[in-house]
Amino acid sequence: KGLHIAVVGATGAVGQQMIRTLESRDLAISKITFLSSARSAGSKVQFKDNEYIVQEAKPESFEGVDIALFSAGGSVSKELAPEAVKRGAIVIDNTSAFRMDENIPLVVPEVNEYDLKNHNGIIANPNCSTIQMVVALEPVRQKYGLKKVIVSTYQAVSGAGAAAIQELKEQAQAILNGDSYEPSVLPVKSEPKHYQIAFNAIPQIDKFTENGFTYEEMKMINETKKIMHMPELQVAATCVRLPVETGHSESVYFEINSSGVSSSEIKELLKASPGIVLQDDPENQLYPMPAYSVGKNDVFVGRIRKDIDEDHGFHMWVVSDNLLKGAAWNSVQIAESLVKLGLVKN
Ligand code: 11C
Repeated sequence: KGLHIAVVGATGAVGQQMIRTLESRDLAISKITFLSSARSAGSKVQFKDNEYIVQEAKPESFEGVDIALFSAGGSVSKELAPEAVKRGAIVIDNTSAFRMDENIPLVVPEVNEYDLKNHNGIIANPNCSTIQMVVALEPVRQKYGLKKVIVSTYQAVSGAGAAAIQELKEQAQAILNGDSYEPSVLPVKSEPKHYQIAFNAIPQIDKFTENGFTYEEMKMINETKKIMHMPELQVAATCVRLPVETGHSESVYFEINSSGVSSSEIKELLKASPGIVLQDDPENQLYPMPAYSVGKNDVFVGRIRKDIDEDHGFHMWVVSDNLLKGAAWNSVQIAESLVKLGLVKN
């Protein structure tokens, strides 16, 4: 029989992309249920040719559900993911609630699909900026060994949700009109200070931790080590918000263990690797850009150069749609992997 899928957080920026992604793939779905917090319950969503009413997510909503895709915030996941599992569902959770729990696999199918075999009901989907980076680094790790990664990100406002997109648009318009606009969402809604994002760059994504890195930066550091099973990997991140609607970009410096490797060898390797589209032809000004990544599931890689001083060092530019490979598509891809591996018992 087909699958009963539930989407929790169906009205959010990621939930909407989950719905579009499920429509575009051919998972055998026999029933679909759309759930949300009480606040958004009652909204309507379209799936294929039918309209559905979004219901408030409650423990009993998960009776008979095979796979539940959660993207309604960490507190909803913490409360309801265990309830869904109790009722026999496999949860694919897009929040940070369970990512660093050692009993919960954190999965990017191109990198560690095999970790799905050890799931205990919940599978965590990594942070968007982590996902696109590890897809690009994994082939390098496998072939040449990986020692160190230093990443700077250029992240889109959609990562901070629908309110941040609205803030960017209204603020840009107000500034162009010569009107004033009081920022209230970015960099972090709950923080005391808010800054202009239009025509600006904000070097803060999420709150600061005690070591001076932000939570977003620590996610990139800790999640990368976990997904690659490399606690010894040296990783540092600086995460910056830009006035881009969708599509995160990253400047990634990495050091490999092998000597004498050329940039052409890295390019050939990445060109042949799953989930990656190589766009690297400086003579013809070909390189990835966020505006052209929107709506695509791939991770785009370009600007691959060998470091001038360090034989083991390379630079690359990695771009992907943060709502798709960074969230909705990676979650649906995990669901497809579970089916392929025979891990869904319905
Ligand atoms: C951003 N990466 O761009 C964040 C959004 O842990 O899933 C995703 C937060 C998360 O603001």
